[in-house]
Amino acid sequence: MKRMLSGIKPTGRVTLGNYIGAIKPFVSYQDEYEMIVFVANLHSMTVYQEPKDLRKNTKDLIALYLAAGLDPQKVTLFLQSDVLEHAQLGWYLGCMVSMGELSRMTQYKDKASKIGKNESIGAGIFNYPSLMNADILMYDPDYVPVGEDQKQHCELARDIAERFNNRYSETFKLPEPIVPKVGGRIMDLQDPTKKMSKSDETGKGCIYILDDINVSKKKIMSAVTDSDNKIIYDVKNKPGISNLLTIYSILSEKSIPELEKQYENSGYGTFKKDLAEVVGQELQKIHDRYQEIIQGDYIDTVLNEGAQTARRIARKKLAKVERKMGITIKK
Ligand code: ATP
Ligand code: LTN
Repeated sequence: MKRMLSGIKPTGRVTLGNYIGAIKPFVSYQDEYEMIVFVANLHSMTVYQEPKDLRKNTKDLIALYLAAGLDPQKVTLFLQSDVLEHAQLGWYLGCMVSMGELSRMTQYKDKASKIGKNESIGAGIFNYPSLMNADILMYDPDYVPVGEDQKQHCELARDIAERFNNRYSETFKLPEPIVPKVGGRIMDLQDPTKKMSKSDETGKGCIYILDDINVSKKKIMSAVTDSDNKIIYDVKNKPGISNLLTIYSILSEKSIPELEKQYENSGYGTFKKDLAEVVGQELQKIHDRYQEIIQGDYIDTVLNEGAQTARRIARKKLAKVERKMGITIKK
């Protein structure tokens, strides 16, 4: 079985973008691949997190992974901070990457460009990709399923793996990012030119998976579209309706041309009403399972078992890396 690995940061309430771009694809891969999935809580620290919110968001994210259908019998599910080797490998790999490479990462550039005149930007955001390289390379995955925005980080991981292998001999597998063909970038419902993001300040254009279902339905009904009332997929000229078509297509498993045909004689009102129902049904299924999972010790058990499995792999890999680099002096 080929191996896949991915993680999500507990930086806020999980959005429909995270669900469509990451969680749902993870679930679909679990029978075909050996999956390793974690909560990237170390990465979340690059931006201040209120401790009580971080705790809740972390627990909710694990519960959502499970409620969406990840099966801990098939998937190794863990908390990044439970496997100390990530930070250590992150340091070594951080010593192999240049400032130029890190400053070319769009996630960093975006954050840096939004910073006000008298604000400063944390070094964690700049160094972020080195820890992510460690998360990935530690486990020798064949594939890393991510949304569009993370592709560049995965490509950097490949470059660093190659650099390490050339310098010290073959150690890391070169991973390949996998971005869903449809749904790799779900847009904000109020501003369809920007990505739906869980750390968005207003949250008006974001559907939060655990929100009240009626609130989410209302957000679909009031999503920004255009004035021509035709349900056609055209990202450039009709970004709003194209985004809604993408969401509809993924949740209903109907193709976009099929939906265009189905709604060729309808207006936006009917289309949005139907989509709101589809979204509502998907969310209801998740809410029901979430309520069962969040109670009791189930999450702790899953995380303990996941961390044990992950640690076994990570310790072996780190020992190998340290031997090759000359850090270890014991024979
Ligand atoms: P933040 O706002 O804190 O940056 P985020 O909502 O962008 O958070 P991440 O934790 O960075 O979420 O991403 C988790 C996963 O979800 C990644 O694989 C990412 O590519 C994917 N993802 C995030 N937002 C979207 C989106 N709008 N559409 C599709 N995939 C997304
Ligand atoms: N950077 C990613 C989260 C993340 C990740 C990873 C994804 C941290 N480590 C390793 C894939 C593989 C993000 O911002 N979504």
